[in-house]
Amino acid sequence: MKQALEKIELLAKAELEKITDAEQLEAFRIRFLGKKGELTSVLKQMAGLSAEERPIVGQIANRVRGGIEAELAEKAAQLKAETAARRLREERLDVTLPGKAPRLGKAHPMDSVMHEIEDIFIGMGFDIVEGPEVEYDYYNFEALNIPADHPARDTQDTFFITDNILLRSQTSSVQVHVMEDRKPPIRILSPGRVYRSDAIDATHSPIFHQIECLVVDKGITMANLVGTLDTVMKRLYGEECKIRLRPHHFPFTEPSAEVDILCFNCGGKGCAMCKGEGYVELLGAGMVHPKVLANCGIDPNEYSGFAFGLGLERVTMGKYGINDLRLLYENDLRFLGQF
Ligand code: 2NM
Repeated sequence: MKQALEKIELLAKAELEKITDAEQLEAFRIRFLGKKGELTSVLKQMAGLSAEERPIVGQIANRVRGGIEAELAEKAAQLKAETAARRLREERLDVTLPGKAPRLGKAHPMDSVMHEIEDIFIGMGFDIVEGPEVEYDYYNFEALNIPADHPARDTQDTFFITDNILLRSQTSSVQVHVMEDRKPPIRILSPGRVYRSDAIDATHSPIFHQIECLVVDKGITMANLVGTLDTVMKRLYGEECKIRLRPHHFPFTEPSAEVDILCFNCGGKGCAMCKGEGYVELLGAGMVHPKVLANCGIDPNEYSGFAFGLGLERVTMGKYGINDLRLLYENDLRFLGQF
């Protein structure tokens, strides 16, 4: 038995030398120290020994077991240290490498232009007022001197929800609310989304954005309208900007005008952008119709006012040289990132 134990001792030493990972080490433990292991099977034969032999063999067995256990523990510690060293080597991070910068967002070009316009008006003492996009027929049409049989009400142009509720086709509806609710002097700017039943193309969309301006006070004249427009357009397009008014017709203003600005592309010489005109059409304007004032509870004999409305898409396209309105809605970051 003594020989058998010493054989195990030597064999265990030799086997342990060959071990290179934790799995092999566990197999080794089971093979030599486990319940059905080599050492246990030898020890089971101890019952057959004499009383003199037993303690001697027992001592040897304990020494062999203790030796194997100690060497196994040493091997385990060595493997663990090797694994840690390898991971440190292989999973090394270079913390001095430049990081991945998060992509910064920026304002949509229409938002930039809208805020620029709002800032100009705020600087002139105007309030920014928003209103509902779902509106009564009365606020969108009737109060604005657009009677029931007016072609602008055609379902081809307007999205009706019921007989008298619709998606607003212009932000003038907001001006009506304000004139009903406040006493003059009124100085407001109403930006917002409007809806018309148009097919989408390079210059039309069923959803677009307007910014409308309204001033009502005692003694307001066409001169105030022209002066305000001139100031605003010079702030927006630069000191060289000139405006030009052409007579026009709107149901809610009298007189009415279409307002052009000096072509910012050619400075008035005539080019492809202004189609040789030297000017480009920008907005509609006029003196608020006395009937509209009266509809809103403002005495037209005491007060007068001017109003104008511009399309935010058109202004943005002009300012940035964008030739297709659809680009503004597609949210292609390659496009939007340029502004
Ligand atoms: C335009 C053109 C001309 C306008 C009129 C009014 C109101 F409510 F005062 F009557 N608000 N906006 C107006 C006038 C709008 O857009 C092209």
